[in-house]
Amino acid sequence: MNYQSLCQQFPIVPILQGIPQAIANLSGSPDHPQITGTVRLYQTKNGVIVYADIRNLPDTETLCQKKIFGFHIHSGTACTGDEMDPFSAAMSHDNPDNCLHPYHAGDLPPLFGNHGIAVSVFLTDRFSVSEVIGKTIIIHDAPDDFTTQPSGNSGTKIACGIIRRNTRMCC
Ligand SMILES: [Cu+2]
Ligand SMILES: [Zn+2]
Repeated sequence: MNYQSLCQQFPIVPILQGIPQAIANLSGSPDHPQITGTVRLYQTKNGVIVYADIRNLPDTETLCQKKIFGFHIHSGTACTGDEMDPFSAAMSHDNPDNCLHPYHAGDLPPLFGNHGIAVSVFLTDRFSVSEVIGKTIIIHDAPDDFTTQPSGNSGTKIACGIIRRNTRMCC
């Protein structure tokens, strides 16, 4: 690898050592109260780096069925709901451009469970940090099939957090 191509790599380490413009602290539903997690959003000129670190997710011992969790930004602005859907106020996938799933602005790569831990870092230019402040991040208990309308058949909402502008000088 020559010097020029090194320079053209995405500066992921300095970005993650910097200050996220927004943070969502996620909590589990009444059926999954142990889930906690943080999703950090970093605005770059090429899009938003999303850094998710989630703990205490449901796990399985079954071989060939490691857990995969649908992961989206939803357009609702609260993590409240009812017995049927504990996060119904989060509404559906953020979709300001009226696209089909999985082309919603809020459609994100699913999270892979690792004995209850999921860590994911990726780039998306479907929204800016400013456009998603106040909206919600949802984790579902099933994989997103990236086909079924309107939401990829990703099952129950098991964790939710509101995206808030980060006013601190850290974290
Ligand atoms: Cu969702
Ligand atoms: Zn979607």
